[in-house]
Order: sequence, then C-alpha cells, then structure tokens
Amino acid sequence: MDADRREMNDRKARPKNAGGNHSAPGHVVLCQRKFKYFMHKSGFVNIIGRPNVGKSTLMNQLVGERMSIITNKPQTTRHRIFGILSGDDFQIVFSDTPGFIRQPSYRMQEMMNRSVNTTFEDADLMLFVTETQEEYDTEDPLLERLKTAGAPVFLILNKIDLVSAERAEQMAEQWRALIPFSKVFLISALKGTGVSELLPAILDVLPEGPEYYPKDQLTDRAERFFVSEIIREKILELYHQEVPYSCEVSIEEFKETETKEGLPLARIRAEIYVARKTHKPILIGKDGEAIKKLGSEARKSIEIFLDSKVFLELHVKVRDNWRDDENALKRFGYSQ
Ligand SMILES: Nc1nc2c(ncn2[C@@H]2O[C@H](COP(=O)(O)OP(=O)(O)OP(=O)(O)O)[C@@H](O)[C@H]2O)c(=O)[nH]1
Ligand SMILES: [Mg+2]
Repeated sequence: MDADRREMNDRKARPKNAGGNHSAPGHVVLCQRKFKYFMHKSGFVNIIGRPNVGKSTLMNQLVGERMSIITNKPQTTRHRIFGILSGDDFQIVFSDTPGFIRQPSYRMQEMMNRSVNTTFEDADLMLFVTETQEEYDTEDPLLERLKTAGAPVFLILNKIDLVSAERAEQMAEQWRALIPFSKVFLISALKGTGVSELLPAILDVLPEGPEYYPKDQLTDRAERFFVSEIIREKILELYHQEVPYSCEVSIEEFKETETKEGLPLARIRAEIYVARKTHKPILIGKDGEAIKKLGSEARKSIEIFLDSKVFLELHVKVRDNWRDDENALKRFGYSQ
C-alpha cells in the first residue's frame, strides 16, 4: 500500500469524537490530571509557514530524528511528511509541510500549496512558524486563513538567535496584536532554544485519543522516499540558481543484498530529471566531475541513514517542463 493510501486509511480509522474534551468543564480537567497515567492523548500537529523559516528544523528537533531534509535554500521541502513522536501515554503526529508560496509559478508549486491547505482540515493544532527576519503583509492570504483555522494555532517565532531578546519580544507583541494565537513561543530551532517548552504545551491542547500508528513507527514515508530526499538535499547543496529547482529524483531500483563479506549492501539506481535540456550538462559537469561529487556525497549520507554499504548509480534525464506536466507530477507523487 502506498504512503498516501495508508495515510487515508489511518485517517478513516480515526474516531470522529477523538477531539474535544480538553475544553470540557473544569471537573473533567481535574480528573485528567489525577488520572494522568490512565489517559492516552493523541493528535495531528501541522507545521506551516513560508519557505525557509525553519519548519523542517523544528520538526526534526521535536521528533529527535533527522527526518526532513534541511538546506539554506527556500522551497527545500516539497511534500508533507509525518514525524511521529510517541510516549506511553501520548502520540503526536507532526506534519512538516512545504513552505507556502504566495505566487506559485508552476503547477508543482500550486500542488505544494494545496498540500499545505489540506493541513487546515485535519489539524488538532497548527504551529505557524515565522522567523525574526521575515516580514508579512497584513493582508496576506495565509494570515487570513490562520484567523479562521478551526484548530488552535500556536505562533512559533523562530531564529531568535539572530536578534536581541528585546527585538524578539517586540516582534512577538506585533504578532499577538495581529492574530489571536492560542500561545506564542520564541525559539531557535537550530540551537534548540525554547523547543522543550513546546511539547508540554502541545500535549495540553491535544485531545484524548488512540495511537494512530504503532508506537515504534517514526514516519508515514518509506525508506525509498528518504533516499530520494537525501539525493535532492545534496543537489540543493551542490548546485546553484535555477538548477536544483529544476531537479526531481526518482528511485528506480532499491535492492537490499549483501557484500561478499556478508555485510548489508543496498543497490540503488536513481534517476534525476531536469526540466531543461541546458541543465543536464551542468548537473554532470566537466568530465563528469560534478555528478561524481554528488554521487559520492549522497552515497555517504545514505550509508549513514540505512546503516548499510551503498552502491549508488545516478542517471540524468531531461523531462521538459515537468513542473507543469500533470503526468510527470503524478509520477513524482505530487497529486493528491
Ligand atoms: N539562525 C538560525 N537559522 C535557522 C534556525 N532554524 C532554521 N534555520 C536555518 O534556516 C534554513 C532553513 O531551514 P529549514 O528547516 O529547511 O526551513 P523550512 O521552513 O523547512 O524551509 P522550506 O522547506 O524551504 O519551506 C536552514 O539553513 C536552517 O539551518 C534558527 O533557529 N536560527
Ligand atoms: Mg522544509
């Protein structure tokens, strides 16, 4: 079963009345505290915001795993990814999402925005991430959408390490005046500052509910997906301007076998699709030097991720304007 289908089925299994008793009368709250260890809380906590504000860094910090790829380039995340944090008496299903783009230029970006919009529909809590270097137009449609979100919204003001404490507090005040957030947090996801205070506040808001996933499951995505993401992360790191944005990675073969010495070995064949013919020679580089470097860096990271030796084969293909091509987008997992 593919990840999206599994996600849908799990959603179906979710009881309709799973939400809500956190707002029940005081009596119930007292009981919850008293019988804390007999109650199981769970819910969907969706992390949204503009590109590059630190959403993926935050999710990785919250779940304690290097789940989503992170680069200093905007629009790194292209798909919604679950990061699941479980304890004996709780399960939080975080969603990392693509940065919301104000004016999409490609069908792909429209679809990325659409995947952000769906997170308003299934959230028990929204974490709206902005950062100290970011400015918003008060008429911004994303802000309008937040005002009418059905679920509570926490404001996460990230990258406070880049400004003085006074400036960060001043910015938080401006945000409070703009939107009635349930709570406001000033954090540095990169340094971990303020992140530990977030978890108890999230649990406070989440309703009583079942575990939606086995307690040892960390995500909804398969290993193959993460392998393609690692390759994409290296492309974003090694190439510049339009080139990394023109690339999509497709894992065509993933075979787990053994070395002669009996050690685990993954044989992986990946295709890198570029949206323009002129990008192919750039990706390959003079005498194949650039792609060799890409292959070597990606292989090292995949070996750490899989805890296995890796044989990685990369092929570059041209698929003209795939970012506006419905069939290609479907094949690359963008359709819903
Ligand atoms: N100084 C500073 N940099 C941060 C902080 N959090 C994240 N960053 C950096 O900001 C850049 C973007 O981080 P991401 O986590 O990829 O941001 P994102 O919101 O997921 O970006 P998209 O996937 O493009 O939407 C990276 O270079 C991070 O290292 C922070 O608290 N302080
Ligand atoms: Mg991201």
